[in-house]
Formats: sequence, structure tokens, C-alpha cells
Amino acid sequence: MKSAIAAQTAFLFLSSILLVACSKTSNINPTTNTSNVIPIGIAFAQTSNVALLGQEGTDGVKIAEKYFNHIGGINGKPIKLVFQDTGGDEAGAINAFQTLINQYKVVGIIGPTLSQQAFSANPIAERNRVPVIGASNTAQGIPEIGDYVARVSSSVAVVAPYSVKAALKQNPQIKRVAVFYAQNDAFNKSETDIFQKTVKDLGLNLVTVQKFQTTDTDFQAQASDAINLKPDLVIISGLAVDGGNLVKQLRELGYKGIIIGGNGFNTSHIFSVCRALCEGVIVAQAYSPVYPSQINTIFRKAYIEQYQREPPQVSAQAFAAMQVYVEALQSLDKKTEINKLTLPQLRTQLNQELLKGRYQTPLGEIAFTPAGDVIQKEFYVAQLKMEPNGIKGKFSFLNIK
Ligand code: 1QQ
Repeated sequence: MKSAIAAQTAFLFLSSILLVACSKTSNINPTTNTSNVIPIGIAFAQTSNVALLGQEGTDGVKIAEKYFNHIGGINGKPIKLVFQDTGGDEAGAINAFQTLINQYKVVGIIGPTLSQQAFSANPIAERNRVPVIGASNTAQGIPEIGDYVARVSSSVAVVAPYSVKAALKQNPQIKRVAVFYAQNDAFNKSETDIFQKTVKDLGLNLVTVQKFQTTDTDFQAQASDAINLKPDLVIISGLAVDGGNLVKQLRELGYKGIIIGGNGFNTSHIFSVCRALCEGVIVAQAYSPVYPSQINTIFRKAYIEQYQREPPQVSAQAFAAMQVYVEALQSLDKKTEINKLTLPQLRTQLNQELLKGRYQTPLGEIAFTPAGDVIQKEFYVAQLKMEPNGIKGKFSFLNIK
């Protein structure tokens, strides 16, 4: 009975999504939480070289807002997203957090896009006792920033090793590994530590570690140095544009072995950077579009209807972050009418409530450690497959069992 109602609800949601998609955003009452909507702050990059990743987060939370409001919001009260552009740096993220907390009086925040930004902006939420859920922060140490900081994006420590094991499955002869990483970014520094440890733990020979900046476009020197050492596996921790250009230049210089890209490669926007030369790059994933659950089917259909492609990991993670807020608010409201709470009470009780829950999300079932790190069960590895024209591509999921 429950599932029949849910299926009918899902159908109504899908058939109405285009109509809802056209509706305009209205201003929320910024001074009180007793307005007739519940404001949730979204601090993603809408500008800068991180905007493409930020856009994927925005796509995910917008689908969640429509869906959860359609099925009744917080026991009848709708949620309202308030967007603030963080840009790609720390200052932008700090500004966005301050505006959301002080001006828009949000009950909680989702963001920022990069771990590099989270290490600066999350302490502001912590000091103001405002919950933050990271939807794309994967560096080690994010949940430990404070009691009000959690994340639904699994750590590099959990996800990155899957790709190295998948590369060894494809080529058991791999012995010599070259590692590259962007040294000006917290996530990339954290991820390369894990990659380097995995390489050593698997008994492989780490022949070189090359550094670059996320703003670099020319990688000839580092790529040539690495190729001279004859690696049969290259592992890159960078963001999509720099990482994609590095792949391109490695291939142009004649490197023929397997390439692994880290979580910064986890966006379809990489295709337009390395084009045909992206072919074969291996990327571990914390989301599979075909994960067989009702909520993922709803999310995936809504995403494909709107964007005509498979949902990427960051969109699914952003949807899951919204789902955590919605379901934690619903369960809190059943215990204590949230209308009657002051904003500081609501923020604190919401933070406590969200850490207790179990959520059936598009990522699968998730819960949190006491520190606020996500507990997730299923991980995947995909390989980039480019169409012959080199313009369109897809993530093709590998069998890693
Ligand atoms: C981080 C990341 C980024 C690559 C995702 C947007 O994982 O900064 O933690």
C-alpha cells in the first residue's frame, strides 16, 4: 500500500516537474523562521573555474526542492532554497556563508563546492551554530571541523583506492606508477596522500610525484619528466580543467598506459577538455545512476527529463544532502513543533536530529558517524568512453566485484 502510494506520488511528481521547473523563486522572509517557508542555504560555486562542479550541485538540490515540496515539504510547510554564489575561492565561500546565516537566517547550509573552501567557511557556521552538510567535500578532516559539520560525500580515503584496484584488474602487469597532484588545493593534497599510500600498500613502485597548480594550463615539463621514467600507470589528482589538460598533454607526448583521475574528474564537463584523449580514464564513484532503489529511480528520471543525460555523482550527492535536511526536519517537527522553536534552537536541534537518522537516498542507504562523516555501503568505478567525434562521452561503469 505504502509503495503504491509512493509510486503514484512519484508519477505525479514526474509529470509535474516541467511545470514546477518554470515557477519563479520568491523572496523568503529573512527575519524569522516563522515565515511560511523553511529556508535552506545553498553555497555552491556559480562563477569561476569551479562553476561547472557547482552547477552539478545546484541541479541536484533543485530537483530535491521540487520533489520534496511536491510530496508535502515539512509536514505541509514548504522548504525554500536560498542560493549564494561562493565563486571558487575561500573569500567567496566565507561571504556566502555569512550572508546565508545573518541575512537570510537559513536553518542549515549545503556546501561549499570545494574542500579548500570548506576549511575556511565551515568554521563560520560552527561558530554561529548552523548545521552544514557538505555535498562534494571529500578531503580528510572535513567532518572534524566541528560539531555542526557533516557530509554526504564519501572521503577520498574510502573512494580513491577502488580506482587503483580496478586499474590493476585491467592490467595486472602494472608495476611503475607516476602520481600527479595540484598542490594548491586541499582536496587534491588529501587525495594524493591516499593514492600514494594505496600504490605502496599494493606493492607497486611509485616512480615519481609531480606537482602542479589548478590554474596551470601547460604541463609539458612535468609530463615529460614522468614519461621518461616509463610508468605503466599515471594517477592524477586535479580539478576537471587542469586535470583534463594534463591527460591531453600526456597522451600527446606519447604516454600509452592507464590513467586514473581522482574525484575532480567526476563531471561530464571533463569531456570537452580532453575530448577523444579522455578515452579510457578510470574514475572511482560514490554514485551509480542505475542504483536500484525507488528514490534513485525518481531522481534519475527527473534529472534525465530535465537535462537529457545521466545524473552525475555531485548532483546525486546534493539531492541526498537535501533529503537529509528534509527528513531530519520532518522527524524533528513530529517531536517538537518546529514553528515554536527560536531560530538558534531550531538550528541546534536540527543538527542533532540529522546525525541520528538513516536515509534511503539515491546514493543508497546512508547514515552518519558521531563526527558527521557519511556511512555509505556501495562504491563504483567508471571509465570514460568517448564517441568517435571526441565531443560527447559517458562514464561507463566497470564490474569491480
Ligand atoms: C573536494 C572535491 C571536489 C573535487 C568536488 C567538487 O572532492 O574539493 O573535496
